[in-house]
Amino acid sequence: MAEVLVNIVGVLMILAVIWWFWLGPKRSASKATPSTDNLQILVKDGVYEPDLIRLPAGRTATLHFHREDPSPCSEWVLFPDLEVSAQLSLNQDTLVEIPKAEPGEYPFNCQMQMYRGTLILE
Ligand SMILES: [Cu+2]
Repeated sequence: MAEVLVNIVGVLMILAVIWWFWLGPKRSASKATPSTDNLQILVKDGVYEPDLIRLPAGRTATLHFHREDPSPCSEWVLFPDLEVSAQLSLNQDTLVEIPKAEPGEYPFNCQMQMYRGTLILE
């Protein structure tokens, strides 16, 4: 009897895995990144990748911007609401310090707002 139960539990777990990965809740089209303060953001082909970043509110964080786009417009990244800006060197990682801030959505963009992203502090 115990063996049957174990088998049933095993089958249910397999079904749960299948449900989660193939049939499960629709993933959002926007790529949200897991919370970490060591994120790399690729600046290339007119987009920040990822363009949606989630970080814990109320603590500082460091973002690594890796710029591969030679266009001068992408040279600066601006977080207007956080009063943060950084000049990005081409083909290099540039560390951008995010200060402690209240929970909320903080857009970031290049100089002409061609590149756009959102930092969510939560
Ligand atoms: Cu731009």
